[in-house]
Amino acid sequence: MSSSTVNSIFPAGFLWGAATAAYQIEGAAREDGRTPSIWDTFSHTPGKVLGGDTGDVAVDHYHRWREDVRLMADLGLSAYRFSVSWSRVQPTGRGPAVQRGLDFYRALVDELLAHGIRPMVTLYHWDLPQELEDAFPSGSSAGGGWPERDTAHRFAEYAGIVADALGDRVEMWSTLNEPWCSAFLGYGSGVHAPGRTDPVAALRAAHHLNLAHGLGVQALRERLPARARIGVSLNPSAVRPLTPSAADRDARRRIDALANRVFTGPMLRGVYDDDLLADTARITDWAFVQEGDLRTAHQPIDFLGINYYSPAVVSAAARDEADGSGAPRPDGHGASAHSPWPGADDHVSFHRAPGELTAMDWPVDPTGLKDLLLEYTAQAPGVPLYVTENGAAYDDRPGAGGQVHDPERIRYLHGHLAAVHEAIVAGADVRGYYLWSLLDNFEWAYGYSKRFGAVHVDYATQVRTPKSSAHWYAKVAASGELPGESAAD
Ligand code: GBH
Repeated sequence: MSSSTVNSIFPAGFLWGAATAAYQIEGAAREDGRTPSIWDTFSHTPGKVLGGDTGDVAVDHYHRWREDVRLMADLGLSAYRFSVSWSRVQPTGRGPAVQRGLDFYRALVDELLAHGIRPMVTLYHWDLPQELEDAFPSGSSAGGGWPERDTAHRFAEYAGIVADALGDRVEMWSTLNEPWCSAFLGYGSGVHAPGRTDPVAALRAAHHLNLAHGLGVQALRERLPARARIGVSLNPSAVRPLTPSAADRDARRRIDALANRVFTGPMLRGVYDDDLLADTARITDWAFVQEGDLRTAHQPIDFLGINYYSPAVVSAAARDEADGSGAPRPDGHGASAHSPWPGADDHVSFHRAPGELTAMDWPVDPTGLKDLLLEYTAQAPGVPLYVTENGAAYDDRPGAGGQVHDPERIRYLHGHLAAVHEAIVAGADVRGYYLWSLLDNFEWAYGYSKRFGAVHVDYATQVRTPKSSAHWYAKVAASGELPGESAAD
């Protein structure tokens, strides 16, 4: 791929973007009426986030948004994907909105539009208002949150509030970011907020996220003009069997069900597949799925967002053989006391895919992205795709003169953009790419220890410095062409 000397030309109008999420960048955690989300509570709980880091200040985007939009404009970006902090605009997760919270996002959107940058709003990027996690609508003793049906209805109400505030100026809307992480890392392995470790709660959460998506799409459609484009961002697992054996292919089927089809079944087809129900039958009878829920979850969508970082490799469980990637890790990858895979642990072992590793220890393999784009082209015919996240963490440090030289990231981006181009040539309708992330930021359970930004942030001074990858990406965005060589060095 990268040895070609021919430039890859992207379609006219292809969006060259970057992405962020509210809790990872905004800070201002207690300003202007914002109340804690589950991530505030979680990050302030000792032992949950590396180094005790929190999003209290993050990269202070709540105060530096003008500068951050100028950075994007200087880089020539044509699109920006950000998320709205639910508890900033609706502090109790129900009832009236806070105007100052909405005003922040209106001003941000106006500034983006003034610079010719198309906003994509993500309504939910993991920061549930703590009040909703603390509510016990059905008398559950463990807590509320996504395992409770009421949360889906609260989400639809919140979606309507944001649509009313931004619907006249934002065209691209995404309901949820990576519901797999919300359900299975939040309520299964517990490495993400709210840190619960209950397989039944995780599956209930997954269902109520599907319902929330459907109710959210309905709420948006009622309010937004016809030109609005409404979709969702998933993190489908590009999961491969270790060998072609029937046993390894069955392990792949199980993880495909629990990682992918648990969401794409309801959202794209209006069903939970029989094999998913059978594989989890010893955990739950799925009685929380009510009549009509699957019809509600199955709303027509105008685009599907694909977030991709790395592929997964699985085999039939063979404890002595599997590398298991060692000790428990903050992202839930590898052996962990609590599994994010309800019902699969006795059947599946995880293996590290081949390839160079990023600072997350995630293997670099762009073919997974091409495979996913072609797979979802087939699964959602006629639905345009966007790569709503792709990027890598490396140990970036400013050198002499303050410049940040990150050739590994340039190679990563080059390889993955080449894969996107190959998918387009092979027939995938990919309309844009959002690099994760615009800025170094709060990387969830890893705190500030991992840097995904195209723009370096000195956390002590909040000084932003575009890395060499940002300058490289700006050239690609300006020309709409990917150079044959990555020219990283
Ligand atoms: C995204 O999460 C987030 O949307 C973004 O906020 C975050 O900063 C960014 O990526 C970087 O992490 O197969 O069990 O081993 C991606 C999180 C990482 C979750 C890989 C699944 C593998 C799970 N994903 N992980 S497993």
